[in-house]
Amino acid sequence: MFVDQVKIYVKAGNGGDGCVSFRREKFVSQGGPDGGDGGKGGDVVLEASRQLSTLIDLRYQQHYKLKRGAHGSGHNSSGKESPDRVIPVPVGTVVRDFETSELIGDLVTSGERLIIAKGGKGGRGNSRFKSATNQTPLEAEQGVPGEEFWLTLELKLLADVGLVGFPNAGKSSLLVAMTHAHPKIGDYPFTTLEPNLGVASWQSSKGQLSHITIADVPGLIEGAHEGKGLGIQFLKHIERTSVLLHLVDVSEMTMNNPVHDFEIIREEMLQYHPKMHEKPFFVAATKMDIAMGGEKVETLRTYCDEKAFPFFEISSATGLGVKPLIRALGIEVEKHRHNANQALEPLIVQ
Ligand SMILES: Nc1nc2c(ncn2[C@@H]2O[C@H](COP(=O)(O)OP(=O)(O)OP(=O)(O)O)[C@@H](O)[C@H]2O)c(=O)[nH]1
Ligand SMILES: [Mg+2]
Repeated sequence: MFVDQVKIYVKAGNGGDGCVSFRREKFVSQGGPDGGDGGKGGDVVLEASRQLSTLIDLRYQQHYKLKRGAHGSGHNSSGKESPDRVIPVPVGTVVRDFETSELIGDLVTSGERLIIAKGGKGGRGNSRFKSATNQTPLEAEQGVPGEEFWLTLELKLLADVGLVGFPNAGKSSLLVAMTHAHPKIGDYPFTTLEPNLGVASWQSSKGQLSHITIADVPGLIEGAHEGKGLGIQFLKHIERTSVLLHLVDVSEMTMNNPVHDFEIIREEMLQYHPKMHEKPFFVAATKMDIAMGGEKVETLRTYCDEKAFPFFEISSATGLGVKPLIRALGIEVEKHRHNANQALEPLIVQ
């Protein structure tokens, strides 16, 4: 199961208490103070891992409460620190405070770590309080409590290109034609229920092989922002992309108006987040092998030409136009990569 949002409770370890103790030796009646410090409490740490693609493990384990550091003891013995707890999460996990929604961190590279709750310091033992005027201190500190929070973890996949369009537009088929991914393909709407990622390669003009990551997401329909179809929440998985690719079915198998289809998808993107309209995008007419007379493709091409939208004609079935499209996407991605990866600030719903 693909899980892209979870709420977890974390409590770092408390610090151990400092100790009050005095040295006792055979011929020394009044030994000095020798109470040791308490040990530090463990931190709760998130670590981004490429091995994970969902937050499902955290749905099964929601609470992470760490042990306190050991208390200090006599003979100036410090208490042992309690171990940190490292929780692996998928790359692309965004962490927010559950109560305030404040951004705490965003794990975008494999191996990156984020301390989300700091363990408390151990308290000082009484030997630390000895002074010229106080040779027998009776005080020691208590350990500091570890931090505790309720957090929201949200996975927002990282990809260069996002495929968008109506159900059945041919998004997953194009992902297969461009990459080695194996998404489910079907001649019924909403075949794709979870995002799929694939990597496409292209040769730059200097002969170098470059790669772009492509995300295929479920189809959108009119009113998706009001919850129709599968809704628009999965668009979070393409909000960090640098370029969008709109797929529009121009085959003669359906009665759709391609321009109308395209405009509906644009509107749904706007409803998801206005910043989605700031992303560069291409339009691709799909299923050209069964576009017959080409009336629909003609309508779409004329519209895109008028608006100066970059326009492509492709067939995932025959491979027509796929390679030039990858290349054009690759060049566009390279131009815009610098502003990718950013997760969008959530919109405040009035
Ligand atoms: N002839 C032809 N059929 C295609 C082409 N691309 C996709 N199809 C067919 O169109 C149907 C839908 O394709 P998908 O790739 O599953 O479409 P999708 O956009 O991923 O659909 P959802 O996951 O439901 O949103 C399938 O029956 C595909 O075989 C194409 O280039 N030519
Ligand atoms: Mg699909």
